[in-house]
Amino acid sequence: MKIFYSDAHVLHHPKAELHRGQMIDPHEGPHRMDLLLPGMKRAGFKNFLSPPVFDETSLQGVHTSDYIDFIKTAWERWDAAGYAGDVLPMSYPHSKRREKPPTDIDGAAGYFASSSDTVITKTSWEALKAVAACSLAAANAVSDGANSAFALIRPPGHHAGADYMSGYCILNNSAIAAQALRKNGAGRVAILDVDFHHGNGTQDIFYERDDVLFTSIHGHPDDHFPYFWGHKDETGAGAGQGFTVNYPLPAGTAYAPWSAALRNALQHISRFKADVLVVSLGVDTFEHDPISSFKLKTTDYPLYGAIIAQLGLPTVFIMEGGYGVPKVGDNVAGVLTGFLNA
Ligand code: Q9C
Ligand code: ZN
Repeated sequence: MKIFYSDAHVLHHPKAELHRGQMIDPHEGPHRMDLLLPGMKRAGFKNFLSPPVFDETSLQGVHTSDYIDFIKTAWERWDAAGYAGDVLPMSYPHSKRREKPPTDIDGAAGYFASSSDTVITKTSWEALKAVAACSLAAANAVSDGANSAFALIRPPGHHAGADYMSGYCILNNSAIAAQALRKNGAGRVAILDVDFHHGNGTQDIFYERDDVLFTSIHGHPDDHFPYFWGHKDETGAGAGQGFTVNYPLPAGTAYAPWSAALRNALQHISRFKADVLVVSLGVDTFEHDPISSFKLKTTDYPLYGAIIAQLGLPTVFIMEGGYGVPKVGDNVAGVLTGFLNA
């Protein structure tokens, strides 16, 4: 398994997170890599490859050029306006989104966002490019014949849509990988999102497409972020009708019902005759995750890694969520080890 990693992730370093009415130390920050890397090393993974310089054309079909321009310039505009700290949106267009964002950067930030937990710092763009480069390199490695690859990255990506940031996510790394696989010649790409949260951004990006199947197992939107996506009746639109499959599960879900949903999702992926699989690998399904409510145990992660391997597909793993506790690293390594040893 080829593993891609870049130190440049530290350049995206949010100072605070608005969480349940309080400013707190962010759940998502460079410290997460200090949970992930040691766990990977404990499991015996040791070659962490640097990706080539990011090819920005890989964002085509994933993010809009207006959104990319916004990300690149947001911090400078925020600073020039005399606003403090980092870019943190507060005001949202709801159903009144116009064709163009407001000129004020505070308004523009809300226009290109769907929640107030995601910030852009002075050096975020540099980090985001390196992180997306890891995803792209993992996809390219699999297109070049590797059986599997892993992008060991943060911040995560699956809440970011074509033109909005959300849920700690700014660029959608799994979508970038899926789109690259298509461009490299795969006819059908399946995405399996096992992060605790619904992958609303990925779903939105591919919602009207029949060449990318999106499946997601997640906490029910009635009681979990992203709240407004992830119901069972969201099944795709237009040509994409039937190519989105959601498994919202109740708080407290443990491995037995979770893995039943997984097996059902894998049946969809088999029937779709996917050429290649992208796994949005969040491990915030863990029983001790601080912001989630499933009950998976550390011993469950290798089990489901092995189940995913039964598909027999070349697979690109993209790191998503998983917070707070050292076991995060063991759980990620567990999935990969289970997959490799199957
Ligand atoms: N008080 C991922 O795991 N928090 N993102 C919303 C609710 C957002 C998690 C605030 C959690 C996003 C990739
Ligand atoms: Zn998550």
